Amino acid sequence: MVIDNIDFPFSYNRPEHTTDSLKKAIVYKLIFLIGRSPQEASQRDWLNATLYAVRDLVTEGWISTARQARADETRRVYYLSMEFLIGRTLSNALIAEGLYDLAKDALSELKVDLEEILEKEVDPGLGNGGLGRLAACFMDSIATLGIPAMGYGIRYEYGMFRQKIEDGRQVEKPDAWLEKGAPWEFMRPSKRFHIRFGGHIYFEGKKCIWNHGEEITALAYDQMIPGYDNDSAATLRLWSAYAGDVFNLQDFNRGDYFRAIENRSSTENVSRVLYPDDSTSAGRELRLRQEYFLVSASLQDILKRHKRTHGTLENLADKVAIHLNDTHPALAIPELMYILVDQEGFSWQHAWDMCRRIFSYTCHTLMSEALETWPVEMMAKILPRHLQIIFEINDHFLDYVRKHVTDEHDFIRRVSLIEEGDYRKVRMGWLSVVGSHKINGVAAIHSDLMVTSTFADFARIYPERFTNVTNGITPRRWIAVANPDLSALFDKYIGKEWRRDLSQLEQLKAHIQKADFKAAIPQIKYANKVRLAEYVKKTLGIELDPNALFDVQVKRIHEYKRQILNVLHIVTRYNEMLANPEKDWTPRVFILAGKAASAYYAAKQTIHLINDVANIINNDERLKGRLKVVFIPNYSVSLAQLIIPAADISEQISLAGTEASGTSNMKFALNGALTLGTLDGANVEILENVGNDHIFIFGNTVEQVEALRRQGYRPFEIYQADEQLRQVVDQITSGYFSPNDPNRYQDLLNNLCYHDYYQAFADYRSYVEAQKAVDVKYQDQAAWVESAIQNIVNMSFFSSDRTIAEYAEKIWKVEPLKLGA
Ligand code: 26Q
Repeated sequence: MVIDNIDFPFSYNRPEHTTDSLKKAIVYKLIFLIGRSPQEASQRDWLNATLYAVRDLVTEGWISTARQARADETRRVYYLSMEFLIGRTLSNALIAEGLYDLAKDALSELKVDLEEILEKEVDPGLGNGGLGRLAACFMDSIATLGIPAMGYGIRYEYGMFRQKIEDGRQVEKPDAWLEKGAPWEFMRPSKRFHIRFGGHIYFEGKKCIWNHGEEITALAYDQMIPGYDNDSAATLRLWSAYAGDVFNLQDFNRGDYFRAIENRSSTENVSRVLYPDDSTSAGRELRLRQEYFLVSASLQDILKRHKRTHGTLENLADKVAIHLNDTHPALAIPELMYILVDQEGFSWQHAWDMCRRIFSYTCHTLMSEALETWPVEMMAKILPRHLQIIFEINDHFLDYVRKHVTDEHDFIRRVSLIEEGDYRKVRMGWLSVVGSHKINGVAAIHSDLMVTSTFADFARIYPERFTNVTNGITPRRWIAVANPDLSALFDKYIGKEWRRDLSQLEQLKAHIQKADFKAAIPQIKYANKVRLAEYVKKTLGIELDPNALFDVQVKRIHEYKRQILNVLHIVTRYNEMLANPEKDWTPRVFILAGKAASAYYAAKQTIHLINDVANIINNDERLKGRLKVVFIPNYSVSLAQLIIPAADISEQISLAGTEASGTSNMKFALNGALTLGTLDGANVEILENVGNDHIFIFGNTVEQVEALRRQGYRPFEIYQADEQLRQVVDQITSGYFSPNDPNRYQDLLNNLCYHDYYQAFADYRSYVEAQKAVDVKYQDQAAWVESAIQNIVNMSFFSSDRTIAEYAEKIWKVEPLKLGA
């Protein structure tokens, strides 16, 4: 083996492990890296030893992938994201390396149970939800397809909080995930960059000088993302803030050594904690610093690498594509201008042309209130030069619009990068559009709505920039890791290739009418339900019947996702069951999970209500266990892997026009759950793929929602006209589920009755009827199984490999590396 011209005297090649050699490798790591003997080792020690042993195997392919990209001087993609929710790594890596069974055997000879230690691995919560998990699925596909791309993010010391439920209420606990060690990361002491903030700017002639006030250091930590069975791995580089040897310059210059040391910890705050996705964190100064921290460190790193390879920045736009995962890293646009113009001496026009060729941007929302803005004053304080650059970009842009589109005053006001008013704000969404050559939505309906609503004005200016790339999910984690029995069934009929090419599911269609295939599907589902029921019994003490229909809604708690509509139906069903106790009710288990941003009152009330309702229903003897409600605390990637494969019904019930895509909807369907959903986000494309007979669609369409809004939505009238709804609402408001605090839900229900932007009552009747159709179908098990199968075999479109291939071709213009060449 030769690496970097060094010929290794020993075999550097990846060993072809046998049970025995893997066992030795694990014990070696245990003793020499962890410092424990097998006799004393804890479960965690064994976990870490195994992680290190497997990491070694991934490392070689990782190094050679990086070498190859360098040698080919290939065009590269950099995916900038404030969030990467990668989940646990070991089981995924074992599957990628084809070592799962071998590791199981090796450990069992050491009297260690692989599944038990897998459960001990921390699940880093470096993301809020969909957007962060999408970035992780993308890294997995990038690694598997061998796309020359790298991810950049922040190594938050505290990820998403741990959620506890106390007396039915959400309580947040810090998630100090690093405390248990992070054996999967490589610290890169030499990869460090200075990040500057504050100070002031002045001009020397035409040249702008930024005299910064503070400086901190960004330190790189690399994670390998193994590709599936391709001896290759991608890099996710996460930045950590470090006060370094330069700290607050003012203190230091004054010779105030102790003050300077004292301030170190506040400097290091930059990478301390992940911000929650809620309106209260909008406009927080530390968040702005975090965004710049990510952007500045990543761009310095990217440009340094480019210069090392190419010796010039002239060809930057030919060789580099930078993707913005939402507007959070949008400061990359003025940052690149700053570097090219102020530091590298490019002309404004030349630099701007390069910028626009380099950047592309994905929008993950529709609600214009959710688009990021920053107060001009704050930006002036933290990033004075960048603000100035944004003003200049705006001047050029508005000139262009006046000249080539319209000089209509209101149009100019609407598209300006600066929102005028008492508090002027920088519009990051607009900045991202103006600075990118492609802007994409994340599902067909979302991309359509983007150009008719959120970005309508920009679609008029730059129609060719807008496009769609429907989201996807990685079949490695969401089938191979999460549903081993279903994986084994696929393997039996179509071999193993589906893991890297999900379109192979098509071939399953030749087998789905076979009796043994048909019999296996409900057996697998049942086993997954037993597994989940055991977890619920162990952690919550609640008994679930695996023969019941498992009806699941797991996602962040948000008004637009309408968990409350789910609750209204649960109570309706409860009332109906009590009114007709002898009827042949299909037993149901309602499972909900999800975190509420800590300052989001309505979301927290919703969690409390779910738990109050669960408490009354689960203890009502008259139901004879035929109805259960569970709220599973601390939803996370690892819980998703347990819960999703056990679902019969996937609740995707957002108000039409609010959920950009959704990605759990895809995971559920691929695992054989039937969607009960509105015509929103990717549900629409799931419907197209599985067909009308295998999905339950209900509720108003986007057009109906808008019409209702225009004509004046009056929920109270719906309440008055619908007897069942009235009963449910009256029960909740009168304290039936909260007898010790009868007024607890008055605010929540008042909103539903009188204002409700998300029109829950408008879809209530249609939802309840759809739920009845679910019961009817479940009674006919053969029909149900047929539908479950149709869902599974028609999901190949939703592989993130397809998504990434589309990005690579349409947006990034990169080709896969020729691995092993
Ligand atoms: C912004 C400013 C300050 C603090 C936090 C934030 C912030 C953080 C996270 C804003 C938004 C997010 C996350 C958004 C998100 O997860 N969006 C989801 O993205 C998925 C992937 O495309 C879609 O499937 C979902 O529909 C969309 O809601």
